Formats: sequence, structure tokens, C-alpha cells
Amino acid sequence: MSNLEQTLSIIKPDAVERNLVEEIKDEFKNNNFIIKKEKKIKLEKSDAEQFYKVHETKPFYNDLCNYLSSGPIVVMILEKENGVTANRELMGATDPKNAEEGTLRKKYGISIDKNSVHGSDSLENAQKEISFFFKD
Ligand code: IDP
Ligand code: MG
Repeated sequence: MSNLEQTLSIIKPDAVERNLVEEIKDEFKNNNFIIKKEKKIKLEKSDAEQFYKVHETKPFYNDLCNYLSSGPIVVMILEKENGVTANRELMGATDPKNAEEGTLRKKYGISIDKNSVHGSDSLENAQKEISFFFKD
């Protein structure tokens, strides 16, 4: 049975800064994701704090929010069969050091904070994150 899912992807400041946007979008397209919507934006710190609210008690929360709001990002709605999990698999582990060969974070990530991409971790969070960035 078909299980088409939408998920939220972000190309983070480190990757935008290194001009990797087109290359990373091609990775998604080559892995049969459809980019339904996309926009390049720069967040205010308060936006990043709201987006990463689940992490507010973590020691890295402040740095994380400073980082995500430090430069332009590209946010996308991706669609694919089992899209949420498929995107997490394509991204690889949070820390590029632990990411498997061929994953985006292995290929492009610099460090655990500058790990190039964000992807929703569940269908419920995907829906929340999509409506956070795309209001219609
Ligand atoms: P995820 O992006 O793989 O879903 P999360 O645990 O949701 O990972 O963490 C959100 C982001 O916070 C990560 O992508 C990473 O950039 C950053 N982060 C996670 N754990 C650490 C840490 O221990 N130190 C610094 N940054 C971290
Ligand atoms: Mg996460």
C-alpha cells in the first residue's frame, strides 16, 4: 500500500554558505523525493528558539539557536513514499563522524552543530514543522 509522506527539510547555514544548495537538492531529487515547496529565508533568533523548542533544556540549545539564525537557510517540503524515515536515512546520524558512507551528513557535514541538514524525526513533527514554515 502507498504511504506518501511529507517531511520538512532544512539546508542549514553551513551548507548554504558553502554553495551546496543545488548539490543537496539534487541529492533529494536523485533519491526520488519531490520538492513540493521551498524558500530561502533568514531566521530571527526568536524563530529558531521556537522551532527548536523541544531542545530548550539541552546545554547546546542557545548555541543551536544562534547557529540556525546565523545566516540564510533553505527550507523545503519533501514528499516521498515513507518520506519521514527515508529523509532521516538519507541524512545520516546527527554527528557526521557517526554518519554512514553516502549520507548527506557524512558527505557535507562539518561537525555535530554544522551538520548541513535538518529533517523531521516523526510524521507528527513533520506536520508541525511544515506549518511552522509554510502557513497556508
Ligand atoms: P537531529 O538533527 O539529528 O534530529 P537532534 O537531536 O534533534 O538531532 O538535535 C538537533 C540539532 O542540535 C542537531 O542537528 C545538531 O546540530 C545539534 N546538536 C545535537 N546534539 C548536540 C550536541 O551534543 N552538541 C551540539 N549540538 C548538538
Ligand atoms: Mg531532531
